[in-house]
Amino acid sequence: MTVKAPTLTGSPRLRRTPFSRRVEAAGVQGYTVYNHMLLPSVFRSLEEDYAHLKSAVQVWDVACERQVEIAGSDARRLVQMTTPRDLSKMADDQCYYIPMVDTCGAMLNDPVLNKLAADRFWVSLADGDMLYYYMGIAGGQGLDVQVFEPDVSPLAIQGPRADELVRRVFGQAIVETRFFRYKTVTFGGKEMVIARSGWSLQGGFEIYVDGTEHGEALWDTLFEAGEDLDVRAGCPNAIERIEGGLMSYGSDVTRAHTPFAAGLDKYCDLDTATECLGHAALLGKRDPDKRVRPLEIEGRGQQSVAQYWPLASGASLIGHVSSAAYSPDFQTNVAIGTVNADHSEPGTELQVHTPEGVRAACVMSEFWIRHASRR
Ligand code: THG
Repeated sequence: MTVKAPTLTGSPRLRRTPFSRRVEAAGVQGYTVYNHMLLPSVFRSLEEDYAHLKSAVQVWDVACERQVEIAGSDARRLVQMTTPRDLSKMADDQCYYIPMVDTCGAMLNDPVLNKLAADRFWVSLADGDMLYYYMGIAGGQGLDVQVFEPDVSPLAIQGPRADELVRRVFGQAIVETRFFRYKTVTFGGKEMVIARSGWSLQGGFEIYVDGTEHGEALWDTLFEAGEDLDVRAGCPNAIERIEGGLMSYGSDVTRAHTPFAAGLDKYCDLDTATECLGHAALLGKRDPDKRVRPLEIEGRGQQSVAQYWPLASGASLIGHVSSAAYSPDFQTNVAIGTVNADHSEPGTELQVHTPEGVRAACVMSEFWIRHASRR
């Protein structure tokens, strides 16, 4: 018996993006849901998308990276209340990767923060309804801020040829943008933020497309300019992002993690970021009882992790695998998991219970690729 794959039923509640029609025309084969919005997950195949991302250039509809805009005289203070990363030295053209925590120091999200002005920020969210969290704090504390979701949709340009494509469309000055800094470009008469950032290790840019009406024109401009570069529609690639150790909030990191358990120690400035509401709690949690680690899994797996795969050491359950994929380049299964601290040393041998059976797993010392072409 052949079973037809289930489809995702559309509704206004499951939001489309300014680029959805182009994504469909490009032959999207799979979606996931992220911030109540469609996020493509595969075009040709995971492996083909992966090889192309690492060798050419792709345009990604990541409109689901929704922005929360926080503007007003207390804007910086409100953002600082939610993160242990010290924002006081952030430059006006800078982007920060920030752990977001609650009053217990538990991870709520791991967004990219864009500073638009001293009193105006965009929080570019991972999956989770942080708009309401900011509104709640702002209202409860009587802060002088406006908190809302602007009509802004990120479009990522990723891959080794991203610089060439951006040079052709926006010019050399934009290509000179440093990593996690932004400039502005004008498209369709609108000023748009363009940052050197993105959820891959291959380098590239993210354009924060202002409004819906210019989305398709911008998409078409990029594809016309990049035809001989073999530009294709793409999306965050599960294999590549596991190789690079880019964690996915809701899967690899949840409220069960502190930033320290998530390995985000370098974004925790506990000496200075005392306004963070989780500050006191985090002071006592610097030595976590579990850790997110890269793992290698034996054999040749095919499935993605739809539910956590239990990790065992003999008879003891000591953690779980949250993401896994077969890496053609490293010829092994690359994975991300959470393990108890006493099983987190590199070289620790474990057993993982996958839907296809028990496999040997090993804690690695580092992820497979780091900052390949970032600057
Ligand atoms: N770009 C934008 N918004 C986003 C993402 C993005 N929102 C959702 C999600 N991705 C948030 N999560 C991450 C996770 C990792 C990174 C960015 C966003 C990232 N990390 C760098 C790394 O680990 O190499 C480090 C960055 C730094 O050192 O400052 O890029 O991708 N707009």
